[in-house]
Amino acid sequence: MQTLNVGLIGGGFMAKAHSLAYAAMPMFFWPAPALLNRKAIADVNMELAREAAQRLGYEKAYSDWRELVHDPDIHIVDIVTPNHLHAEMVIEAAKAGKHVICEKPLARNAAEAQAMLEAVEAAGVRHMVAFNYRRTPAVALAHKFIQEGRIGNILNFRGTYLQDWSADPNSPLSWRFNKDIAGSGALGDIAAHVIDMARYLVGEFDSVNALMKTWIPERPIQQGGLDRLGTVKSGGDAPKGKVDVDDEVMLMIQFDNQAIGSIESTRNAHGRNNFITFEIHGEKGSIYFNYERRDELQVCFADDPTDTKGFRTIYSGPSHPYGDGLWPIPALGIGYSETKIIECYDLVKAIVEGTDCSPDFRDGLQIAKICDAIAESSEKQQWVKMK
Ligand code: NAI
Ligand code: SOE
Repeated sequence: MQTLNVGLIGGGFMAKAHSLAYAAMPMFFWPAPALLNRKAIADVNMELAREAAQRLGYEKAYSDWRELVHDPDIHIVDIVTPNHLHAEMVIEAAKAGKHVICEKPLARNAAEAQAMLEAVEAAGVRHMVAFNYRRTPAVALAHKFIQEGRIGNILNFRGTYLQDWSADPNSPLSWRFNKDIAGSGALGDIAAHVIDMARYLVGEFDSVNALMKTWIPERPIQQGGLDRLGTVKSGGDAPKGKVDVDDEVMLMIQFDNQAIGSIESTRNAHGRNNFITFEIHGEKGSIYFNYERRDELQVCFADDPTDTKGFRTIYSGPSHPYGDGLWPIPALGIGYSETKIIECYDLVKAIVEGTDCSPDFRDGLQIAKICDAIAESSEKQQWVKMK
């Protein structure tokens, strides 16, 4: 069995999630498409890089990500840094001939994403953008039902991504609130995940009409580069800095296939944590999913007998997508880690088999174009058609 060496850039939240997936993937999916060796990790903070190498199981630690990218031992470069660094890292990795997985949003805007796509295509390497929620088995099951025509032509997609970690004005000004670094706020950070699922489940966007709001215009400046996601609050007297991204986005969609839809996303919804939901109405049935109950897919089929018709719950398990590799009894519990393990499996399979990844940078670019159109629509207060 082949072994591929991974070089991971960034030592924060996603470093932990991706490293766990590299270690665990063959434990779930066996025979694995290839074994993975956690070869090197880079973080601009050398102390953090060394600590992360030890904790997450990497052989080498670098403070300069370029050294990692040009390390001849590395086959796959995994980019889990703040968004403004994705483009230059991807382009350099592609030029060095490495396969690339990059966290979402692929880029801060479509122009950057376009340059990234051109670089990986010119280099002929595999490329994946890490929209992992579509890999939740219940979401993949929804996709299967839709492909099989079980709910007929789709009429409506109603999605949400609601969180509350930044609802408190004392949640510090991390990189996620800085446009130069993040590109946008709730839009690129969380709405993008639902846009990915809407494209995956329903199809391409024709046009958008959006409203974006910034509820908390300044926040206490955070010490240190890691985003603590509101878990460490600043005192009320800490110096403040300006927020120049959206806290909330509300969006109407017209799809190419005539379906309509909406997405609402905010990081200021007290009581909501990782509230990713979608309800899809088709001519022959409906599907509902809530990530906070991610083992479950609710379905209602129009031809169910009228006296028992209504939403019923299917627990994802061995007879569903990815079921061979996951737990042997439905409802034993799918977690966030499993979505990353499945993502890793699909990435490695594509590399070994020489097939396209999904979602890849073409998808990342399309989502970046949609995000740009959403921002334009909010600014102009009008519908914007996708070009
Ligand atoms: P984080 O703030 O926890 O960690 C970022 C790390 O990057 C820090 O350790 C920082 O020191 C390091 N870094 C900064 N500049 C660097 C440089 N020049 N060279 C090397 N390392 C550098 O950030 P987090 O939450 O891990 O986010 C990283 C990316 O992952 C973002 O693009 C974010 O949108 C995405 N993300 C995706 C999630 C998902 O569910 N798919 C969940 C969380 C984040
Ligand atoms: C913060 O909103 C965050 O970490 C996002 O960056 C991720 O993409 C999301 O999945 C979890 O929340």
